Amino acid sequence: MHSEALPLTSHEIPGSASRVALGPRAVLLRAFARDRGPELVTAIGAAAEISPFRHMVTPGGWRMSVALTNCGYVGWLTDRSGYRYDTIDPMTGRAWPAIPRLFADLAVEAAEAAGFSAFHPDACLVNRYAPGARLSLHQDRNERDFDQPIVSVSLGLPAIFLWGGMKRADKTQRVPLTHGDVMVWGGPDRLRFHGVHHLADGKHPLTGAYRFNFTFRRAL
Ligand code: MD6
Ligand code: FE
Repeated sequence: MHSEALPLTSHEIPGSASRVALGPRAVLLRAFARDRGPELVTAIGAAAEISPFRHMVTPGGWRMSVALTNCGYVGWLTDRSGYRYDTIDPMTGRAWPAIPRLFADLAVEAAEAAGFSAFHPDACLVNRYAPGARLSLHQDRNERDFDQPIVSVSLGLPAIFLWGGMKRADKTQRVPLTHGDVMVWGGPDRLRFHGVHHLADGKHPLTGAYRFNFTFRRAL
């Protein structure tokens, strides 16, 4: 099957990957990144040597159960003064590590496969979930240009993604995300509420007792 609006790529030859529409401009590309899993996990480890994973505090004073780090020109932060992007990692006092070429290629290819051409991410937020970690319902709205999509890659242990509507109280759909799945969303879906259910116990051959999620954004 071929369509003008959503061109297929070599990663979507029938049988190797499938796409699930989650909204008018939101798509789950199942297993899109699976073949690159080992290199992606290695690259996360290298970035974490420069800017380690840490548990940040929300503006309301809660310690996040998810540990995070960033790569890119800017990184996403939260502390008592709010959410924001900054070029400096507050833990090291230095720039965040650069987005590895492998990451950037994946982000651009996935965005293109989802119908978003010319995606130029300047930020990559890397989340690490241990069993029990969760992410409460939120919108991603600290970026300047909501016309740019978000590309989100899941590695390691599976999770239940909570996919809501435009209002916090809207009903949420439970979307299982497994190793190598990539979600892309933008346009009218860009500000939908979403979160991640408590991670279940498990052991993954590549990541052990963790799930990693990295999201590419155009922040500035
Ligand atoms: C996660 N992801 O999957 C959390 N936000 O671990 C997000 O919060 C997220 O996956 C915006 C776009 C894609 C995402
Ligand atoms: Fe988010």
